[in-house]
Amino acid sequence: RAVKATVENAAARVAEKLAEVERPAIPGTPGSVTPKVAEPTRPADPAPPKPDQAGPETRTPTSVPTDASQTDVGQQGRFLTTSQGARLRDSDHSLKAGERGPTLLQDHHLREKITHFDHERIPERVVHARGAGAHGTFIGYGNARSVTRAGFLAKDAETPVFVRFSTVLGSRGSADTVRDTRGFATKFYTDEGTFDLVGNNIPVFFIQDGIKFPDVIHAGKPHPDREIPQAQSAHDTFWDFVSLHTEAQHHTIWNMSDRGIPRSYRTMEGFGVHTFRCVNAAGETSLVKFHWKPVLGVHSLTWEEAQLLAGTDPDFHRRDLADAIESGAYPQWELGVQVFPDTDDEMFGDIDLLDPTKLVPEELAPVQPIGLLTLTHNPTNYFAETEQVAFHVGNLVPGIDVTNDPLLQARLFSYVDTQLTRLGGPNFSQIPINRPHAPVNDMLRDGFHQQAVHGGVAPYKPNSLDGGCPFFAGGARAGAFVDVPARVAEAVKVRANPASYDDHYSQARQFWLSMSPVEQEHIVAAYTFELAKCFEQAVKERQLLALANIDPDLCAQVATGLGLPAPDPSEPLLDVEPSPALSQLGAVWPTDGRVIGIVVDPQGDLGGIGEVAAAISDAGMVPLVVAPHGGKLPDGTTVQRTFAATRSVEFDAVVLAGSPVPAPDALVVRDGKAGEDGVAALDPRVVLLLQECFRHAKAIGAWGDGVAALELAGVADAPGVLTGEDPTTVFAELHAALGAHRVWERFGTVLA
Ligand code: HDE
Repeated sequence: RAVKATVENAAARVAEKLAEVERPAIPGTPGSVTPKVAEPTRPADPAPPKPDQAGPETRTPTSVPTDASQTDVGQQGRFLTTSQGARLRDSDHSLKAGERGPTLLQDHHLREKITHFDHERIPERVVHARGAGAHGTFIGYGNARSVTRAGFLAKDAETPVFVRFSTVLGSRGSADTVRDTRGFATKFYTDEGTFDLVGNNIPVFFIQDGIKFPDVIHAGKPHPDREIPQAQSAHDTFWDFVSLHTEAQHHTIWNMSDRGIPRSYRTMEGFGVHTFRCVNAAGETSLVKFHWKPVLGVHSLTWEEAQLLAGTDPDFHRRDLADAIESGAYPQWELGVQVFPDTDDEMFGDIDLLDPTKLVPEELAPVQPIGLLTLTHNPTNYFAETEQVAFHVGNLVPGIDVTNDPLLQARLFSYVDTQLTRLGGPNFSQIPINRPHAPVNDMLRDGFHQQAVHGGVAPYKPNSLDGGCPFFAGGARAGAFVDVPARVAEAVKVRANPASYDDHYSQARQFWLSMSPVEQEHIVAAYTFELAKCFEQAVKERQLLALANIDPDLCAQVATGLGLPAPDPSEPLLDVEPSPALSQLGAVWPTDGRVIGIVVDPQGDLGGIGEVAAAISDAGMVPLVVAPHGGKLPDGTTVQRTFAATRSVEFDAVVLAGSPVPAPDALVVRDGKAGEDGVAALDPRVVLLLQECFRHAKAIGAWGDGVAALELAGVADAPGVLTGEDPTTVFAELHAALGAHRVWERFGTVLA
């Protein structure tokens, strides 16, 4: 009874309190107010197109050049229609029994519209879900003919291509700049059939046998209970896996290096990873590794830039690729090959060419350029092209064949299998982006989404009823793909690796020893960050042991960061030669497509802005004028970024035009003099921008009074801070500094 009384008292108190609260009346009940203006139910007429807006295409062919029949066309005619082509006069009102009545089941247009929408999404790729694609052309140099008879590598042969870049771990909507491996998949639409080179930006892989692929991916993907973290390797299960499967240590050190956070897809190398077997017209075979070398050089973000970008512009790489292509700064890569004799043991010295955790240093086998890839067109429609493109390592052309690399062998099975689900049936090669440009005459029939109307009655071979058609190409001379009759060793069935696969550390050590001090610092910082995010002590300790086996100094530095003792190596340290080609530093590259921020004070001296902006554009780069507010500057220049809507990470370099930029209403400095109360200050957003650019070792230029702003921000008088009276000279120096990508010497003085 006492409990009941307490509850009743409490209920009474709550009722009293509620009665005091004012609540709006429910519409339609006494006390409610009818709005004077009714909600509009009729859509407004469309605004007339602006002069610079092209009207919609009345006929939109796919952007893949094919012999487009009418069925290739996505949009035809001027009128909105149903999917059956019936013209519509209304698409905003469902068919109802009276204005206030229920919707009628017979409204086919409503049901078609909603049903189609309900099924708009398809399963995302189980790996490499986040990506960006582009069309382009590949031109062969002709020098690979001694190695392969592949027609697309003939001199001056031009082949259309579609390339898709991707991250591996994240979902479709994840950020571009996370620390991860990047996919680099190329579809060559050759005359002899489609060749897919499905590679990564890292030349080795985590595992030696494809049977472990589900394991490594399960470990890298978000934890199954809370589904976090997204697109990250900085968590327990990833480090648990790679410290238990130490063959992953080589790939992992690449991920922890600057290669894991590329500046742009345009500045990544690509690698076929596996060794392929090529055959020339005379039937001679060689073992070959494929490489893509970016004409712009290999460049990366700093870790802080990558983190900031994941928030400020999660689409950074996607945007960068599309913008570069749209502005005519076409990204280019040379395709190169390392060629090895096709020996019985498939070894090159002591490097096992079938072990995908090993590379062959370029100093031992130079990469020979055999063709040039240029990306020239953005997709017209992301879903139709970039999402639906389906690559397969088994899509080969005569002259290129596979080897027994156990990772490659598993991939040969996986890609079609996953695409059957992802693309909803077996006919995905008929989707425009996947259609070969060579004539297709297969005997595959029917299935979901069949597009072809096959003729004949005898889809089998041999047949007499269709006149024996289609015919076999009578061998290599007639262009047939002939499997290379590679020797298969007489052997017993085993689940085992060759002894050479036991070496898990020598090349991870070689990578570490080949890095410059700045790159080594970044690697230490990356391991420390990632392992600090792990919860399990045992995982951290086991990974530290793996680091000790790579290099005790690396291990000691990471252990210090984690506050743990550095273990002794458990394996003898191997004596390896560094490979200078692995370092990203030390050369000068073209600067096409780089973005330069021009920070201005609209009330200050605007002299020089126009000429510097023109010089930036003339150099194939992108000038962006940054000012406190949008609109136009007094001299008519358009402001492209405001202080509130930009961050340093958008720019590869910045220049400060004319005068320092004052904070609104307060401590301002003009002409280099202090403000009213004697304390000079800049807008804090400009201070942040300059300090971040400085910290990220970006070139900074200033002329005239702009020099005073650098002093106020505390970034004057350092390498790569370029000042002077003449804007053109300052820009010329800045341009030269950009060739090295960053002012590397500055990293010694600040934390990157
Ligand atoms: Fe993949 N991989 N992979 N992979 N891979 C896929 O295929 C797989 C591997 C790579 O932009 C999937 O259509 C297995 C190495 C790229 O569409 C799937 C194994 C390399 C892309 C698949 C590997 C790659 C994929 C997911 C180990 C570099 C994206 C969706 C045996 C040489 C292609 C799909 C694109 C995509 C399986 C290992 C590169 C599940 C089983 C090594 C660039 O089939």
